[in-house]
Amino acid sequence: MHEDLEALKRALIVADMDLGIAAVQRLVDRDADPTWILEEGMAVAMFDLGEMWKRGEVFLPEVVASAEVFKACNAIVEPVLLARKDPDAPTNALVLLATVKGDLHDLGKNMVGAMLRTSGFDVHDLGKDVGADTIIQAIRQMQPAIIGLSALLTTTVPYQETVIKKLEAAGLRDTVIVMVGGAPVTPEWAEKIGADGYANNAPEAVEIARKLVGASQ
Ligand code: B12
Repeated sequence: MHEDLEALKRALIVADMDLGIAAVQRLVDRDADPTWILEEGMAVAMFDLGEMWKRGEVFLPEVVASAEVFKACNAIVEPVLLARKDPDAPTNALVLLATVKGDLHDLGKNMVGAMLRTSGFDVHDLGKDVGADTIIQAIRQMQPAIIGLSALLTTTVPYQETVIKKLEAAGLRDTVIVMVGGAPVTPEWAEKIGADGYANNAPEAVEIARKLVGASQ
């Protein structure tokens, strides 16, 4: 299985759609843990790709192509992950997710959403490039337990703080738990802006979300 995971990572890095789909299908057929495929395979490959991009070894069009391969592979793994949902897991807690304004990165946010769903949370995804006004309106309408804010760019991370400040100004801050994440986000940043929770990856996000809502899920 490890060879298939390595093949999947390689396919993501070189943006080979056929090899990626074949590798992920082999892993799924062999009952590999979908969380393992996503976190140890796909997320790691995208991180490595980011490092190569920084070093000038790949360029934007190649990263766009890799993101397409990621989405196609995710479309195979995600249903397997969701099928593992325990039908008896107590649901209720609603989580709103958004990638903040100015930021179009959503692969990680989508993974967080899928893993929260599998763990019994209800998830409503507001999408990417989402401004504070949309978030505030959605909180008023849906009254979620948690809002999860994703940001992948150093230029958009500060918008997480903007959202928190606008929640305060709207008198909503005490009604909702705020979780923040995304590759450049740190626990220190989360604390500085007064977020309630931070997680480095999707399984951790589930663990923290459970703790924050005091769930036994
Ligand atoms: C794929 C990618 C893209 C794709 C995005 C496709 C998509 N639909 O998302 C495309 C090609 C479109 C893209 C565009 C750009 N990108 Co880009 N991109 C990446 C790359 C390589 C991977 C990101 C990714 O998907 N990782 C995989 C997922 C699974 O990981 P993740 O997002 O970190 O999510 C995990 C955790 O962070 C956490 N998490 C995520 N969200 C949340 C939310 C909550 C609430 C919680 C609790 C946890 C959590 O859980 C997830 C699962 O484990 C990164 C490199 C990197 N190191 O991050 C660069 C990177 C983020 N991009 C970068 C840049 C510069 C850009 C562009 C500005 C490039 C350009 N010149 O146009 C544009 C910006 C567009 C915009 N306005 O947003 C830089 C940012 C540098 C910086 N200082 O900010 C990076 C770091 C690359 C680099 N090394 O230089 N990008």
